[in-house]
Parts: sequence; C-alpha cells; structure tokens
Amino acid sequence: MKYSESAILDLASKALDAFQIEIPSWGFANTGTRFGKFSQAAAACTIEEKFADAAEVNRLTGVTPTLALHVLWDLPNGLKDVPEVKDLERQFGIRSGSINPNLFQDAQYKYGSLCNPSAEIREQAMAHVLDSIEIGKALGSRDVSLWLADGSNYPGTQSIRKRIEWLEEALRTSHDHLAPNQRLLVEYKPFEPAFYHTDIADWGMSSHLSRTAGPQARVLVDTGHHYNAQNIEQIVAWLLHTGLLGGFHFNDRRYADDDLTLGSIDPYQIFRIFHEIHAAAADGLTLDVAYMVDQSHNLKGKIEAMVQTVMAAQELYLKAALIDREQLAELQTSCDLVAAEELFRGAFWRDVRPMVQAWREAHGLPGDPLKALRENGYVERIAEERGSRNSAAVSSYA
Ligand code: RM4
Ligand code: MN
Ligand code: MN
Repeated sequence: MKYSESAILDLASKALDAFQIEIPSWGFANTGTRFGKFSQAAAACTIEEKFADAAEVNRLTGVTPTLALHVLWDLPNGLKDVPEVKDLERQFGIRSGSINPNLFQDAQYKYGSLCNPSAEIREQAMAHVLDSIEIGKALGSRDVSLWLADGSNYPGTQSIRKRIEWLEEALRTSHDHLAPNQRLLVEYKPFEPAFYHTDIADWGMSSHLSRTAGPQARVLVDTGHHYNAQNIEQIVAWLLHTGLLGGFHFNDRRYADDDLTLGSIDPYQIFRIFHEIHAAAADGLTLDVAYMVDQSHNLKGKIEAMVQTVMAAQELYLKAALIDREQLAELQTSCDLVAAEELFRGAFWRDVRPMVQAWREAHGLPGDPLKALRENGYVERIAEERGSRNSAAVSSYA
C-alpha cells in the first residue's frame, strides 16, 4: 500500500467519525423461531426498556443514537403514543429512528395488506402506512421503512399484475403524504412468509416502485433478503449508480433470512458492500445511506449481540475505507488482476481493531465495549428486574 501510516490513521479517524448505525427496538425484545421461543430474563418487554437498552448500547459504542421503531409493537395506539416516546427520547438521550409500519401480523392481512384483493383491507393497510408517516413527522424521524409480507403460496391463486397496480397506487399515495424531509424506503425480500410469489421480491421491483412512488422514495437493502450466492455488492453498485440506495438492514445469513449477527458468517460480503459505498463517495456521487441493523437474537444475549454487531460494522466499514483507491484504480485500468485483488484482500485482512479502540478511547468511550458491558453489571441488573415478567410465553418481538 502506498499510504503512509499517518495518512492511514487520519483516514481511519475521519471514517469512524462519519459512521453511525441505527439499532432496532425489536432486537431487544423476546423472539424465537417458528418452533419455539426461548425467553431471556433480560429481554425488553416495554418500549421504555427498549429505549433503556438502546441507550446502554450507545453509551458503550457512541455510534447508535437512534432506535428504529415498529409501529404495532412500539406504538400500538399510533399517534397517541408519540408523547410517551418523546419523553423516552429525552429521558434516555436516544432519538426515534426509522418508523416501520407493521402490515403482517393482523388477521386481516392473511391474503396481503397493500396488495390484498379486498379493497377494504387495502384501505386499512393504507391507513396504517399513512399513520406511520404521521408518526414519523411527529417524532421528527426521517425514514419510513416499508416491508410487506404480501405474496401468495400457490400458483394461479392471485393476479400478480393487479397486485403490482395496487402497490404502485399505494406507494404513490404514501409518497404524497411525506413531509419534504421524509423518505419512503422500500424493502424487498424474495420469499417468506409467502412461498410462491412475494409482491416485492427483489431490488428491481423495489427500484421500479420507488421511481413510481416519487423522488423521496428509495430502496432498502436487507442483507439477509437475497438468494444464496447473489452478488449483493453489485446490487448496491447499481443502486448507487441510479441514485436509489436509501439504506441497509444489516444482518448475516447462511440459509435464508436468518437475522444472524453481522459478519458472523461472511464478513467479506459486508466489506465488499462497504467498498462500493466508499468508492462511490470517492468518485463524487451524492450519498445518503441509512445504516440500520435488523437482527433479533434468539440464543445470544440481546445487548451483547447488539454491541458485537456495532463493533463488527465499524471494523468492516473501516477496513473498506482504508483501501488505497488511487492505486486500485490504476491496477484496475491496467488489468493487473492479481495485484488489484491482493490490494483489496489486503485491506480486508488488515487488523483495524487497534485503530477502532484508539478512536473510542479518544472519544471517551470504552476501548472494548463488550468487556465494559460484561463488567458494568447492566445485563444482570435488568435480568433481575425483568426476569419474572419474561417467564411468560411470548409470541412476537413486542
Ligand atoms: C422482515 C423484514 C423487516 C422486519 C421484519 C420484522 O423480514 O426484514 O424489515 O421489520 O422482518
Ligand atoms: Mn429488514
Ligand atoms: Mn428480514
């Protein structure tokens, strides 16, 4: 590498200063698989406890100032719950992040929400999205992240094209209600819970719907929502090129939408994604990318896993930031494949942990947030406070 050591340290601290990541309220609540749920004594049962846990993660890492909220789980009374959430924001020093409408739990959504063949149910779903937009406005949060479970399980049982039309219309209406600073993020997922067709199955469909909705709509890439072997960084490069990249739901996967800890299975994948983003920024593209975590930890301790995730995200983001882009561009142009790949791989293998630790210490944060969490007794304390309530069976992330 051409960079001097001091240039690298300078680049590193600038990159880390620029990086923040949003954590999800549902990552602190009890969850499970469809086969069983293993309650954790320390899991958050209330919105207040979710804010408290988010504040703890932010105290330890310093880079998670916002908490993503799911409307049905976190604001069950809609707009009426906004004052309480605002109080919690003040109390815990954490802001509300993206607002996630919840269009998949209610019984009426059995055959879909915004794509349901029943006009009445489509209207109910639409009303929920519009409420979510109003909640976003009232909380001063920017992004409304839309994920639909809509789809069908058996060929021939639904009109795929009619459902596209309903969706286009619903997203246009949603867009019409956005405040000028708000964005509509359209998430895609190839399958599950629907197993024949999913109404927004991939980035092409999300791109089309975002464009149709209007200029404040963007695509949301959940790293777990791709088929095995799909080249996610290429999708990211396309979305950067077309100006449609709105943000990420980060997690890792081995098989499907596993919601595993970021980088636990394939850290190189996340590095390659960050590389595309840093490269686009270096090329002068305007970027406005929301980094968010979408994970729910079933076996690991929830707060510990969230801290570990944030640390992994910082490390991979930094590794990719330190690629010598000028040199890489030269090697790409001369098609010096092995040297280009070695430069790229070298950046991935660089141990950046001492740099992140130094950055944390310079910012008054614990150098090793996981160790600090183990030592500060927070998890034991909340386990004791919440334990008895958590022995009851749970049915969702709420
Ligand atoms: C979905 C999707 C959404 C998340 C829900 C709970 O698979 O990833 O973003 O809100 O799960
Ligand atoms: Mn997601
Ligand atoms: Mn998912």
